[in-house]
Amino acid sequence: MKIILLYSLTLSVCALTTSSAFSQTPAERDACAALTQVPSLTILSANIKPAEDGVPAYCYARGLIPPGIHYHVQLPLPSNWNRRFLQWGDGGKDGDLDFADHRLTQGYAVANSNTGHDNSVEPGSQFGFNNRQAEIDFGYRAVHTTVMAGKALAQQYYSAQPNYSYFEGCSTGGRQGLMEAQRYPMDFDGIVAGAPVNYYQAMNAAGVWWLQRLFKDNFAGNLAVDTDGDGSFDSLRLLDTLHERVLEKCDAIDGIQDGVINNPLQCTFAPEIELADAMCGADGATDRCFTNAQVQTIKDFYTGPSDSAGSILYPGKALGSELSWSSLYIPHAGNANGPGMLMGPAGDHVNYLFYEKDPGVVIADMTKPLQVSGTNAAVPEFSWLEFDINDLSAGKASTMQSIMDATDPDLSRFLRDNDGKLLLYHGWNDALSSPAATLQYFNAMLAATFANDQDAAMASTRLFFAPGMGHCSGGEGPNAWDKLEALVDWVENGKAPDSIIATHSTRGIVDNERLLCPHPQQSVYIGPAGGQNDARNWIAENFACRE
Ligand SMILES: [Ca+2]
Ligand SMILES: [Ca+2]
Ligand SMILES: [Ca+2]
Repeated sequence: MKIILLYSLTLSVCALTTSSAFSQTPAERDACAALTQVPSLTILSANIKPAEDGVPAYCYARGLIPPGIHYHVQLPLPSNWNRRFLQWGDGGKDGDLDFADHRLTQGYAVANSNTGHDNSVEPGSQFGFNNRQAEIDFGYRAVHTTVMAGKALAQQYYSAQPNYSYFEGCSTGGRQGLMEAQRYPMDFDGIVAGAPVNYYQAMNAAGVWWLQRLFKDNFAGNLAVDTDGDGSFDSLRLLDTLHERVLEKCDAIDGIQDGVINNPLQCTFAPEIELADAMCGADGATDRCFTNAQVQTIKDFYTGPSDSAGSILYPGKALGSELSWSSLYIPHAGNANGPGMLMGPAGDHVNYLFYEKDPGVVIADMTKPLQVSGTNAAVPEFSWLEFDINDLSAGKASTMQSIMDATDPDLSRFLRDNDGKLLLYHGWNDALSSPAATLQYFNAMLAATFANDQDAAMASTRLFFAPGMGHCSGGEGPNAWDKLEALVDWVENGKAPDSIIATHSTRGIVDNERLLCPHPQQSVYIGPAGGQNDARNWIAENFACRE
């Protein structure tokens, strides 16, 4: 591992010293500025950005696609271009221009947009309030038109087409990658889509449903505890206890006790049984025991939301993901669900992006569960607490699903007709976007696109689960690797990724390294006999992918 690190360091030093950071000629400046004259595009600015902080000088252009899609391209100087185009994916509700300096430095011509709205003016989901065009742009139009514009600018600047075009993104970016594969199969040669939020409406509806579980009955089932009765939920000890119990039950099933559950689907954990010895007695609730309401909340998290007919509408949380729940859902002192900051990912979604006709603006303080929405106000209000998950199964989100969901399982045009490559990855500890939902999509796609021919599918698409990895990054399991590298090798050299080396670091030191394997393979220990629980053996060469 160390050798590889040194090697790549040497490479980047070489790249810097040979770059033309200080040698922009007037011709180079003119070539960049000339992009403002490209026919049929509205280019707002184009100029050379000087080298800075290890990023070489490059041509930077910004453009507008009406009505509200602002985009930019980062174009390496011609001598630095690797002849590749990269669309850089977005996150959350986006609304700004994202830079990919590291890819630019590697030579990629990179494009990104604000997906059609400005989050400094319309934060969260507000851009969707009575604005179908903004929703369509966020749903799929912004990425595709930005790709078209970005490629046209690259063509103009280099007088050459890119040899290869890629998409790289996670979360919303993962959804965008799948959306492109489904709607615009000719845009890319390869797409890497991480933790896709492609069941977008179901996922957000589920998020609200979970929040409703936590807030109902005046927080009776909240998993954070107010230990001193001052009205602030200060202790998350119950969550730690739950996580410990889950690990006790599930960690070693994969043969290694490392705090990481290789495949949560192989473990069974019934909260009412596993926590039976930790239930609160007559002394009342503390942060050392569970109440019946809390156990019910835990079951609801693992099971997922159901409608009144009993259908599960989105998969529940994976075993092992418990520690990720606190930052996303569980109201407690110090998290993003504190007063005024409620539920960034989901809280206002049902106001603006769920129904064909928006029911109303958010209530004044979304953290006040008993507050009644003001239907008499000049602009109607709608509280997330009023949201009824049955509206999802009743089809009330169908218009917005048709705009924002990327769930069409037929990728024939991209994977077969265009010979595209799709690399999916998802962390098992992701508590925002469900890894089980990605598995569900993957299986549906194999059926619709390859008639379940596993070998044919593996030639063009692979799904890698990352045990213990959080939403796009972080978590207790190995969670860091170059997301694009394996895809490029696959597209350009025909070398399909049979495994990916991922690392986990603590304070910058790698302390767990593992092979990620293409589903349905699992990473199996093949190192020194009996040494599987010794952290010194947690290095890639001690593992193999096996079915
Ligand atoms: Ca963006
Ligand atoms: Ca709307
Ligand atoms: Ca384990």
